[in-house]
Amino acid sequence: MKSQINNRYTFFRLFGTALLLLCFITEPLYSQWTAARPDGHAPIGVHAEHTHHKGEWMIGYKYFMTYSDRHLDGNSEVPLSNILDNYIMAGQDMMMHMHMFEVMYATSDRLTLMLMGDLMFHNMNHAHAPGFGEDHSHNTSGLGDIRLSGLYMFYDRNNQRMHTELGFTIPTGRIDYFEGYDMQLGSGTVDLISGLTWLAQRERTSFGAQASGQFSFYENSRNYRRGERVNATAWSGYVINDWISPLIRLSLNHTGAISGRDPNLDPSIDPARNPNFHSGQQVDAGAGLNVYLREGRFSGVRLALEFLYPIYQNLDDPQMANRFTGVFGVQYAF
Ligand SMILES: [Cu+2]
Repeated sequence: MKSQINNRYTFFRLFGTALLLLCFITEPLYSQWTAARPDGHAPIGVHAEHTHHKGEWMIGYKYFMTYSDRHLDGNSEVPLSNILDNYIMAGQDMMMHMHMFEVMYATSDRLTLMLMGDLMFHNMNHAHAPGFGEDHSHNTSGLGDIRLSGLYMFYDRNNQRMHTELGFTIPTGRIDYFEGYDMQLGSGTVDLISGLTWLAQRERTSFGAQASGQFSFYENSRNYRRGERVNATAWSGYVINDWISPLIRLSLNHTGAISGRDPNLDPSIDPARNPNFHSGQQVDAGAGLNVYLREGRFSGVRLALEFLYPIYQNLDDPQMANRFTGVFGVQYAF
């Protein structure tokens, strides 16, 4: 008798869970995916992840801050003193500030055009091997490469959307600094950029995933070609109310090897000037906050923050490794 009750209880519990799951899965089928909620945009560190309605414009500003303060050989840290046994100098820490400006315009509900440009400020503190001069810092700053692309939305049903991105970069960033490859401001080549994004919404939660890449196909004026940069990322947001959403994200990054080399950069004096030490893989975990102002004077303005922390790094050695990336952004659609 007792086991019968237990069985019945288990049955109802399973049945109830299944019913809840079914509600959860089928509930959103009644409405369409919409950008008009705080998690209608991805975490701010993701680019080209949404499209617009016909005739709509968007202007945006994103600030990225990336800090590096150690070298990795694969995934293990290499003390600076070990590097300075083999090189004259090496980076002690590096701060990269990127101010990115974006303009989006939708020529139709399906096609959104996008233009992105950035101003970069890189600061590198160099440590020198004993007997090879004083420690000092270097800066490189200016315009980076401009990105032009088209986002084509090909699926908009069942509370989901999908779009592709196809575009190219214009090599406006300087690459002739007498500095390591990561201190240059561009790739020096017209690169292909492409991506595929999937978005889904439920009543209070949302999901997204994106695969994207940037590819150089020929050598730049400094006799080298940047390796491919491929990213796969997935995120989820939760709608607390009409205007605020916390979001979490995972981001997998792959950077391919540089081929060729800049004849001005002697790879034996600083590992950052060795073209072989710029490839690797990194996984970042991110936490962000999206705020969407819906009323008043600033209606239509979005403010967002994201913090990314590397949880896995496997870098071709020895290479300076990120400690964290912080992102802040403002966007306005009209
Ligand atoms: Cu936009």
